[in-house]
Amino acid sequence: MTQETPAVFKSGYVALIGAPNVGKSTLLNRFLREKISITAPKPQTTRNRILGILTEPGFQIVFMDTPGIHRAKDRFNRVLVDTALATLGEADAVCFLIEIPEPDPEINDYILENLGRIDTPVILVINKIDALADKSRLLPLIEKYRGRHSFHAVVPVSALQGEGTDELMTELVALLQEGPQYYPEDHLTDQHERFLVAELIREKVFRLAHQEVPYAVAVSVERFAEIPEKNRIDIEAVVHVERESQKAIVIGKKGQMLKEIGRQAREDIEKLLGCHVYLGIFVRVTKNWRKDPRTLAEFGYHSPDRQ
Ligand SMILES: Nc1nc2c(ncn2[C@@H]2O[C@H](COP(=O)(O)OP(=O)(O)OP(=O)(O)O)[C@@H](O)[C@H]2O)c(=O)[nH]1
Ligand SMILES: [Mg+2]
Repeated sequence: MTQETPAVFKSGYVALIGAPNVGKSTLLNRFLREKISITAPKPQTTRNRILGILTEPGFQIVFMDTPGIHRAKDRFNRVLVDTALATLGEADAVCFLIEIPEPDPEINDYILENLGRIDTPVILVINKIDALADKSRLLPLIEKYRGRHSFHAVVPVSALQGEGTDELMTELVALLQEGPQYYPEDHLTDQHERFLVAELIREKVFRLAHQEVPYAVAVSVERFAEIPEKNRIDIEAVVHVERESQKAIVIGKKGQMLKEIGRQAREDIEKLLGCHVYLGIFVRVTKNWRKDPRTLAEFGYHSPDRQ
């Protein structure tokens, strides 16, 4: 009689690293088939390390979505970049995302420098190929990058439309080692519902407000009350801005902007929570919150070594 050897369970942490706006969060959401991480056509949308947990028969991948790496000019932006770079030390594999044309090649040089300091396998992911009319531009770019780092694989994808993402998943699974199931199989993220709700509101501000306003905004959830008999959750949130002028923009003429932020956020929050939601949003001026270490920490932005 032959005895079946029990199949080994594989797992690993995978960091999604790249310049701002390259599509890291869009890729995470595609892999998880859920909106775990907010996205917007503006740089520095993601501000925290966001875990996305994918559990399949035989393996678990814990993705770490990260803030885009950029030239940090102040304390707040340094926290974002530190948060992203710190994930390199925790990862079993790294997806380094780039796009064509490269908006800022020097940033990618800087990321390559950092990748050179670790032994972790790195997959070069060339994203947004759906938007690339001239596919002959791929090869020279791949050659250039292959000359700079010994990549485990190079995979062109469209995170938005799904092209190439199965191939990328196959490469990632091949890199997994025997390991524990870190999270229960029904967990998609380690973040609490309150955080996800605050992020969905921030996403709408990011998408609807312009210029400096999205960067001056933080969102806190002040009340989150389940009303089971009405199958409803009552949420009150505060959109913090730094100046009165920004408050006026977020509220908009006759409150139109805030109303639209609330309408779109509520739709997404109801999808996330699977019930009716009452959403009240207030706008408050919290002067210089990005400069003050206390308010930064209060809103959840702290360097990994200070956590
Ligand atoms: N055409 C195209 N657009 C994409 C693709 N992937 C992402 N995008 C768009 O690029 C923009 C940025 O996407 P995000 O996923 O927020 O990018 P990110 O790298 O997480 O950005 P930060 O969090 O700011 O660092 C959004 O408007 C996305 O819809 C893609 O494959 N093709
Ligand atoms: Mg992002």
